[in-house]
Amino acid sequence: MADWDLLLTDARIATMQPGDSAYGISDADALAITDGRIAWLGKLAERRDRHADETRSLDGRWITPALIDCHTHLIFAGDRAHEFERRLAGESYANIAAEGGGILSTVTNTRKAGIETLYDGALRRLRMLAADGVATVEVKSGYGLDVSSELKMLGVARNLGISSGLTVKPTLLAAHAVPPEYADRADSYIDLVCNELLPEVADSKLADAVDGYCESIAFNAPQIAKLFRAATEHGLRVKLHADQLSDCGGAELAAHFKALSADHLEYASSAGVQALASAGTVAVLLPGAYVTLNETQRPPVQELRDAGVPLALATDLNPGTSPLCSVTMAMALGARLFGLTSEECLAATTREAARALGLDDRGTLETSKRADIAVWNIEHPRDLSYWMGGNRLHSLVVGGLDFSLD
Ligand code: DI6
Ligand code: FE
Repeated sequence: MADWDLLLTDARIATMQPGDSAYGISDADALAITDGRIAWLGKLAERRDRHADETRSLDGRWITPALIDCHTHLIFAGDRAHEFERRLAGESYANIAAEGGGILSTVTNTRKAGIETLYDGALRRLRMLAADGVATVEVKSGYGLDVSSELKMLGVARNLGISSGLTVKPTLLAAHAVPPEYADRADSYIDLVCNELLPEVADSKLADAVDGYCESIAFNAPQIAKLFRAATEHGLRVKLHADQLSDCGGAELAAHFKALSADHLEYASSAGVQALASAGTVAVLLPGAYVTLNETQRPPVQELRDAGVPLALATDLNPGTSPLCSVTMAMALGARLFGLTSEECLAATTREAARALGLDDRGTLETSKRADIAVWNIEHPRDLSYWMGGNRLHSLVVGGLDFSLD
């Protein structure tokens, strides 16, 4: 006699398992959960020996794996709406940054902010993502840019993971920009990160990965390579903001270090695409930054597809280039701006997003996987990238437990 905690019945199921049927849709109509894991899914009529502490009919609603936001900068103080107005008036992102605005203005505010202020602001944004069907969120540091402030940000990320009921995957992004006190001394700053910050982060397990910004306005390839060698020595995987504003050889660099993901990629070269394919690195596309920066160079989506590079999508939630607090909106933009199919958009925010975080226990609905499940008020899974705005989430199950959205 199967003894389940929760049995969801009368459901339409998009497992997102790769295979013949689109969206991994099968004739299964029920899913059972035990100890936070999927214990069984199939046709209820064919299962006689069943007992569940709770049986819940979903009245024919669609369920999918809960969404995963695999790239965010959602811990920061203040916002940059005023800069957005200046950009609408024609000023460039680089000019504003050169005048001490941009990332460094958020750094100033975030350094000054207390842990509580950072926590409260981040929790608000995290719950917005959850209300849109998200159960796992990657959260980067990168607005501290000194040892104590970066540790402060990672501490907030860890606390969010402990208390929010969602999975938070912290990433060290100290190599986000050169801090003012190291202006023109980027190499020395990278040394500080490698010799002082990284060992402390690794020892105290404050981050699951190390990221960097390889770009003309941030760090060059040799500096990032030094950081990635140090990260690898500390047993940490790497991710890279690569080829966002120009071809810096970021895709090749990420592939060289077997990065979990290379993110942005608008200016990635064909050699870079091939390198990502051989390394098994995931391409994370970020349409929110693309549209907010009025970029016109699209990432090489067809080349990535042809090369077999897994495609993920994320919000890149940050105050400067992507104040986007909705993964379904990222899907809607990914379809319209980057030409992803609706099925690719959902795979990109479930299965492939899990891969971009090195997680193999979620992202599809199949037995023994973590029971992170989104229940939707939709006619078909394609609706999730068709509609823009509004909320179609009915309920969210995280680790087998109902997640309160109130
Ligand atoms: N690329 C981006 O678009 C963001 N970070 C990065 O590496 C910008 C972050 C900001 O402007 O605050
Ligand atoms: Fe980013």
